[in-house]
Amino acid sequence: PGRVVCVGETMAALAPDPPRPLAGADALRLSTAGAESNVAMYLADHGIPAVWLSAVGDDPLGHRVRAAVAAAGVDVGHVLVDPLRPTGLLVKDPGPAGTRVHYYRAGSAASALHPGLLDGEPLRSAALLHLTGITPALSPSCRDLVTGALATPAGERPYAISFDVNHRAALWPDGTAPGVLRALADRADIVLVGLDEAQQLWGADLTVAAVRDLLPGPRILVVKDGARAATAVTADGACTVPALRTRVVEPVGAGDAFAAGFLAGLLRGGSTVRALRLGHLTAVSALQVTGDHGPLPDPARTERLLGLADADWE
Ligand code: KDG
Repeated sequence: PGRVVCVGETMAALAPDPPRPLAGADALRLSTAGAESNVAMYLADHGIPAVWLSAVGDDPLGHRVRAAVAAAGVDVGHVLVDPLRPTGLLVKDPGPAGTRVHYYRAGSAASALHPGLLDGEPLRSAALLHLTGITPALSPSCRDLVTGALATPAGERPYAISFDVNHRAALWPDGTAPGVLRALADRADIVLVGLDEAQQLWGADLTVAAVRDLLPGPRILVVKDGARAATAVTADGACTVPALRTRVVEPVGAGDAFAAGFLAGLLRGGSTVRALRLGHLTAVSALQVTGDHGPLPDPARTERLLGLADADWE
């Protein structure tokens, strides 16, 4: 399969260990958080050549983040090291009502990314460019990068573009997310969005069919209904595959894992059902660990599950 270039910011992440509200925590665990590099890491796990394009600060956290993504088998050779701006930071605050995330990323190295990033060598031979709705919220130049990539009509681009809506409310204080994310998503070839996310953005009562009405542009639209199922809508109609029942240790990263599994399935030339199944299987790997990136099941088990009859999958 051709290579995938994933573009976006990856931060150092701090979380109370053991999990407890930040205000009373003594010890923090340091890890790595970035939606697009998560996708790149899971793609690499699936044997798909993946490049992560981004920028980090010339600081210990930046070097650590880049090393962590590289250790997962992703090509980080084109990641910029910015001598002037710091690596972004994400701090998790677990509480009774779930975990809140605090960002320290304004003015970060990655917030200075701009459209020129896409002119380099990595995209010349790429099959797919993966973007998310996080990047356009980071700065005007980051928004230009995403808008520019999607400006060329789908049929005229040398590579396909996948876009995970990834609405992060904290990054959109001015309330412009619904319009901006819809316009961007509608220009991509492949779009992934959560049903709950679509409902938050575009209307509380939306069904999968109504999301498709709002986003008629993408060749493939995947609407994920949490722990229940995911539906891919294409010109051939809609195809729904139930999620796998699993123990959930921490859900963060599962959306990225799903995206990577689904894209890996498509890049391998598999059917939509197989791609959705591989999405669900990969999501389980993220659900069962506290970090964003957990180990995939062994290939034999994956193949066995992918080959099950529909009735047995459920
Ligand atoms: O996608 C899961 C997290 O790693 C991600 O939310 C962190 O990139 C991140 C962001 O901007 O929130």
